[in-house]
Amino acid sequence: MTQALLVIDVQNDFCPGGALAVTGGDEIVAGINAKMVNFDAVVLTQDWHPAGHSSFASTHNADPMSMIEMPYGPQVLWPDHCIQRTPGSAFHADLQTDRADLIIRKGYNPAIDSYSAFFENDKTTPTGLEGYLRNRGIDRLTLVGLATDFCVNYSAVDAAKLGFDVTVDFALCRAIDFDGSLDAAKTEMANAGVTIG
Ligand code: VGL
Ligand code: ZN
Repeated sequence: MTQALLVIDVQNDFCPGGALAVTGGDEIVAGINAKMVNFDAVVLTQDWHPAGHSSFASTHNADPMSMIEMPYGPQVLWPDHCIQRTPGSAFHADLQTDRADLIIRKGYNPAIDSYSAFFENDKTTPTGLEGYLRNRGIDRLTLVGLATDFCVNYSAVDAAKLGFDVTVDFALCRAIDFDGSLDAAKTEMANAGVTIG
């Protein structure tokens, strides 16, 4: 099988000190770098929001971590994070980005959030990653990164639904774990046929 490592959102804003810090988010960087050598391809994703993005609580004068109903369904409102070209949107300084074949940005449409590396949160607008992977003959994916219960989960479930053989390496992921989101994500991944490695 031809295998890709999909490294989800290892960016400063998801690491300690960042705007949407995930506990221990920086602890996984060395392990991810070490793992890259075992794969035919390495793909990085980068959460990449314009200022005033519709997923930001500040845009709606709402409290961070409250919920809103969007045309495509319920949406968590986040603190402002990963704003294009800010230090928070940069990859963690120690992440080995030279090894990346592809960097895919997501969440740049002001009106739609995009947790998954494959589809925006409307679940229909593709990012193009599926075509890239198929064109390269990649059929097996291992996912690592941030956050387990949001962007890793959505990416893993979509990849499995698209027919890829998907493993999530939990040791190289960290979770936001907000309001039961980690347990829910584990169930969703298991139901989709994702292997927890
Ligand atoms: C993420 C919330 C908002 C993630 C991105 O990378 O899991 N979570 N934007
Ligand atoms: Zn985001």
